Amino acid sequence: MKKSILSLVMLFFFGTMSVVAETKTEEFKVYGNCGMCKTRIEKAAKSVEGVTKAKWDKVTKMVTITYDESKTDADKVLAAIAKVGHDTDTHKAEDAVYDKLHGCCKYDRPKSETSMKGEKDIKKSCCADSKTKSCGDKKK
Ligand SMILES: [Cu+2]
Repeated sequence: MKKSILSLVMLFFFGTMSVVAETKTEEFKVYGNCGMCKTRIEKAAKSVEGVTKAKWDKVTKMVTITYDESKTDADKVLAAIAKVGHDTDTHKAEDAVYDKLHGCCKYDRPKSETSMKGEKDIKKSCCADSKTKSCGDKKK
């Protein structure tokens, strides 16, 4: 008798947990510059199974992701973002991937000083005040 009550309680407990834990929305810092970065970051985040929403803010450099906790976690999403060239506070993009980014997407990296020479000027000329005008088109 005691056992069945216990299992009922357990069932209720886990049942409630799975409903609460279904989706989660979190915010993370993701380094980037312009509209092209936004597209790239959001696309990478959404490519992770379980992610339903991803929105990156160019001004605050924050990405807001909504995902199914039973399918994925923030770590995987940030890893996917880093994979396409954007540093986060927990995952760093590979230098080789970063180097291939469009000139105006070469954000100031938090640490690495390598591969920064000469890139700042390009970035300033196309990204500083023109919003997404020149940065947003998908030239390759
Ligand atoms: Cu960009």
